[in-house]
Amino acid sequence: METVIYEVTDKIAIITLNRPDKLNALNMRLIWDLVEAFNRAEKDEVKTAIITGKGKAFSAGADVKEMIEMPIEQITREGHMPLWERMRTFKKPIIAAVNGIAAGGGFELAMACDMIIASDTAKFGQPEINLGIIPGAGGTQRLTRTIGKYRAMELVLTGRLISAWEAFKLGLAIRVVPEEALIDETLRLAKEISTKSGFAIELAKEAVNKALDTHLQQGLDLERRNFYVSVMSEDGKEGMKSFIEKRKPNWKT
Ligand code: CO8
Repeated sequence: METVIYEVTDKIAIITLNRPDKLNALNMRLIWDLVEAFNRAEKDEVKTAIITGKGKAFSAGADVKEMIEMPIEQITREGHMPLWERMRTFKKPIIAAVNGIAAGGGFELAMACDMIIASDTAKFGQPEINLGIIPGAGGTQRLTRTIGKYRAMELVLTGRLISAWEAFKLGLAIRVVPEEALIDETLRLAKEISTKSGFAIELAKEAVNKALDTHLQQGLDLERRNFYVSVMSEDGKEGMKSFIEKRKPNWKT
């Protein structure tokens, strides 16, 4: 992988976008390297994955220089879909550790994750409108569902960048931490999650994500189904038994 650094520690994959000179702009090489990194993380049976950016940016979005050269047929046929599909089907939680600007496709990449932790130097926005184009990977959909129509409309129509603290107040970032503490804080959260049953993590992630994806009754149905599965699973039985026996659980997954 030329443009991604992939590391595993304590069952946590750390995936670092590595085009710092180009502010980690998402070219096709980087898209495919990210797909490969998630494939490896799945094979390595990690319990959590973290995405962050090398250098001063998380990602400044799609590589405009590459995109302008690509015929529309190639964009629509190859495009960035493999990455969004790969992330969608990745069963374990993904945490975005946003270390600097997350703009356009970079913001969409962070929003495709399950949680965002921002450094106090982070900035978020959908500046596509300034290029005469519009967001193409969730910037009108995930953003609107998270912060509401009127606020999303303003950001998408003006391209205004918001600070880490504004992102926190809007419910996009779950925490804002000093830049130098970003990776440690994110690892702390990832490690806490990784102490839980891997199978229960998967069932819970699927159920929470379903809430944004469906009508309430269908979401409740899926939640109930996953709850029954968790109760019947080996880890579910072990977790409840260990509570009764006043000891630490010994997870199988
Ligand atoms: N594409 C290509 N190169 C970029 C990009 C980009 N998006 N952003 C920065 N770079 C390059 C610059 O060209 C420059 O390279 P070079 O040194 O060779 O000239 C280098 O990175 C450093 O950039 P700057 O000198 O501009 O750095 P500044 O700190 O002065 O400015 C900014 C930082 C404000 C972030 C500025 O770089 C900027 O405005 N970048 C463009 C941001 C943008 O408009 N992003 C949206 C792109 S469109 C998009 O994302 C559509 C998404 C569609 C879905 C699919 C996603 C994968």
